[in-house]
Amino acid sequence: MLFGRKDRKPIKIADKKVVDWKYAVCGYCSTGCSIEVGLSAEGKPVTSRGKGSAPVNQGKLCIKGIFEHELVTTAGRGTEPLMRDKIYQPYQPTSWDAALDRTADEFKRIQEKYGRDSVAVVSTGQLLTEEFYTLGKLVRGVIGTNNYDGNTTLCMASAVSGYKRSFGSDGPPGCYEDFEHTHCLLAFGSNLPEQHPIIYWRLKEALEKRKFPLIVVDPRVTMMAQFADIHLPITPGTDLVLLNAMAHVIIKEGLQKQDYIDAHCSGYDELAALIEKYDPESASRICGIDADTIRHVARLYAKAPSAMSIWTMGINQSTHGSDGVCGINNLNLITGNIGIPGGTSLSITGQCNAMGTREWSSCSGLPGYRMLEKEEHREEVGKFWGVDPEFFPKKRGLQQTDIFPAIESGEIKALWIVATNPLTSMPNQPRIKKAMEKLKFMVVQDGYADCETAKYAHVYLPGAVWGEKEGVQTNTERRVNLVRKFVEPPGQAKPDYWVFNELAKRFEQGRKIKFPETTSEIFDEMKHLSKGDGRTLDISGMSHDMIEEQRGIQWPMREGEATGNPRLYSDGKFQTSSGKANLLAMDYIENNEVPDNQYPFWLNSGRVVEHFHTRTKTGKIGNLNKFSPTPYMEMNPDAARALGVQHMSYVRLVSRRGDAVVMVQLTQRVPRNMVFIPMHYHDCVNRLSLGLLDPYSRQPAFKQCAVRIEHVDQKEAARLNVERRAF
Ligand SMILES: Nc1nc2c(c(=O)[nH]1)N[C@H]1C(S)=C(S)[C@@H](COP(=O)(O)OP(=O)(O)OC[C@H]3O[C@@H](n4cnc5c(=O)[nH]c(N)nc54)[C@H](O)[C@@H]3O)O[C@H]1N2
Ligand SMILES: Nc1nc2c(c(=O)[nH]1)N[C@H]1C(S)=C(S)[C@@H](COP(=O)(O)OP(=O)(O)OC[C@H]3O[C@@H](n4cnc5c(=O)[nH]c(N)nc54)[C@H](O)[C@@H]3O)O[C@H]1N2
Ligand code: SF4
Ligand SMILES: [Mo]
Repeated sequence: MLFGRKDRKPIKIADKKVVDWKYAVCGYCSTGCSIEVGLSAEGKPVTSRGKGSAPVNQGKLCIKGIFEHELVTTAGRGTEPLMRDKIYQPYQPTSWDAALDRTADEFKRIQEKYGRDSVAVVSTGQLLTEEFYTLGKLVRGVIGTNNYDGNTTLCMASAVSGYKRSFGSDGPPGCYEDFEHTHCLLAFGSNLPEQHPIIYWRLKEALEKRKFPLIVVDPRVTMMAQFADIHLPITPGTDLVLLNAMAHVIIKEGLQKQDYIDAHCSGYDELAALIEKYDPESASRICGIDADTIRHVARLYAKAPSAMSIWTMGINQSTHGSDGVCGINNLNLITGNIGIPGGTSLSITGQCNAMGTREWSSCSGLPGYRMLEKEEHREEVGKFWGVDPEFFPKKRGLQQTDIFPAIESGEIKALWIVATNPLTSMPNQPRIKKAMEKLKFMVVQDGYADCETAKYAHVYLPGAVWGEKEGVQTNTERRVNLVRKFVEPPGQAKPDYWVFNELAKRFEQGRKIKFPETTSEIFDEMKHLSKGDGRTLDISGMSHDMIEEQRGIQWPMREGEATGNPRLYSDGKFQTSSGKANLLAMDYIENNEVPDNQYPFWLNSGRVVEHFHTRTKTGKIGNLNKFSPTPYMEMNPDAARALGVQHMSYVRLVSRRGDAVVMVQLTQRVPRNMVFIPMHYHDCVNRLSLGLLDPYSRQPAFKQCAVRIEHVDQKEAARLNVERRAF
């Protein structure tokens, strides 16, 4: 039987007259979907489609990937270098030579006067890996400041730190294929359907083939939680308590894999002693999950033939971020769930190339997961680059979240920002703005001239973005994949690696070191540095062409191997000096800002599917921005009724740092004592956030602080909102 109109017309897909398809990997999230961009006869990108044979996405794309080709015509791109003497003066267009000369001269002048570390560099997770490697070479080998970091400190630092503490090295040990094998999946603070839609599709497909329990730990009823079998609405910031309590149940009931622990782990006795006091009843009073549910979930996990955990920002962005990650690793180690199909501890990464920066940018050390603290690593890299190893610092310098306080205290005088927008994305925005105003010199290198941070720079350098340059990115499951260049950058915008190479030439030491001109030559250098006995991060068997042929290859892929390897640590050997994994005994310490009488609501923050971060890109694509053009917050209807707050009205949120006006969306997604704001808007959530730091990773607890709600004049708020809508 036919429903609807009798003369229903078949759906027609407009013929975009594509004459050529170019291969790329998506430039938004770390899922790493393979895309083909369709070019018209004039060479214009006119459409995108998922690559059918790609192992990650098998032809699928999410809403951001589908419209990604539209980025090439978005407003606000930088088309020429800009300069000015003082901030708040109008920028003047200038030549690349003048802008780069000034940048190099200022860095040299400031370093001579105040020391090498008085210039800081903050980069990103969104350049090509070859660009990260080149920036690292420039900063570590030429400019020589130790205050060099990336926005990954806001994002993946806790995962990195936790992997290093547990396994002796960074590197997610599992892969998406593990969904096909697992018998139980535990997801912490990770909303896959919105933030990693194609990883979610992989999970859903696996679940449709073979049912296994999906357990979601998140204080919000996210889309992921709605699809779960069991939802644990945890008290914010207390995941470590839940994890210790699960370990308690497993060990008390003898469900641990003692053979695996004895052969491959150290620290078991200390862990067993610590978790004594984390009985489910005591834990329940802190983490808010009832004792029976803790027992049930612990038993399900431990008894499953294989079980896996995934997590994202709900764990990493916490004052216990690094401990939370180690707690997840503990759980997987004591149940023997590392390096086996379906048994893993898989951090879901954030940005498209957050992995690439971890591997190759030298932010936290030297390229290829090498460490500044190890003499043999300094020697090896120094020799390869032609730099005196004594030039390298012997330990890591400040991270992004410590760089801004060091500007306040006058230790840092100049800042170079590459492809990140900290004025919008850092916690406690009023404090960040003040720090920026204090700088003697700031350079912003961004694809978009209208990013908020550029308002505080002396020099703006226009970077080429996705599709305007060629090179690799690494995704969540360690898959190295390729973006081909399919369009020229606008105006005089240049690929970031070009900028790094040109800047290097302006330093005496930079003229002595070789900086290759093409990304495939840079890739060859990385391959060379990745070779070595027992190295996990080995890409020596790969080439750009081979990567495209296989639609991405997972490291390690050693020279002579036909393809990559899906899992790490399958042999039970870890990257620690003993070769054993560390079980860590970690006590929970209550140290968050929590709601009280004055500020009675938890402020939680995160993302929505249609936007990416500070919206420099998605805010300008109509089919994305139309879904949420306005700063808003999720609020529980019962709480709203008690305060007399209406759906779709404006309110003012106030914290101890500042205030922000947002529109109210009433929803049962959040509990009565919590509001949730997407992080995508400037002058919004990060005017309120506190961002206490994790002691190991220095990552801010973006997702936990306290606010109160006040009424505002609706007309005034609406006017403000229209003015504020930047795009
Ligand atoms: N559409 C879209 N996708 C993206 C991005 C984007 O901007 N837009 N950004 C990418 C990047 S860089 C990242 S890092 C990822 C982030 O991906 P996710 O981490 O999945 O996204 P978020 O919304 O930041 O946070 C996830 C959840 O953490 C929960 N949470 C808050 N506090 C706690 C807690 O104490 N414990 C637990 N267990 N959970 C808690 C929040 O309620 C929220 O639902 O997304 C990537 N993908
Ligand atoms: N309250 C709150 N705040 C948060 C979070 C949260 O959950 N809550 N999440 C945090 C997390 S996980 C992250 S990752 C950060 C993200 O924070 P940011 O890194 O500040 O966000 P983006 O908007 O991605 O900024 C990237 C910038 O790089 C530019 N760009 C993109 N590609 C290129 C390129 O190839 N070359 C150059 N030169 N420029 C390029 C873009 O135009 C953009 O301005 O935000 C953090 N802030
Ligand atoms: S899931 Fe992530 S990588 Fe895939 S298309 Fe969407 S934004 Fe791009
Ligand atoms: Mo992130």
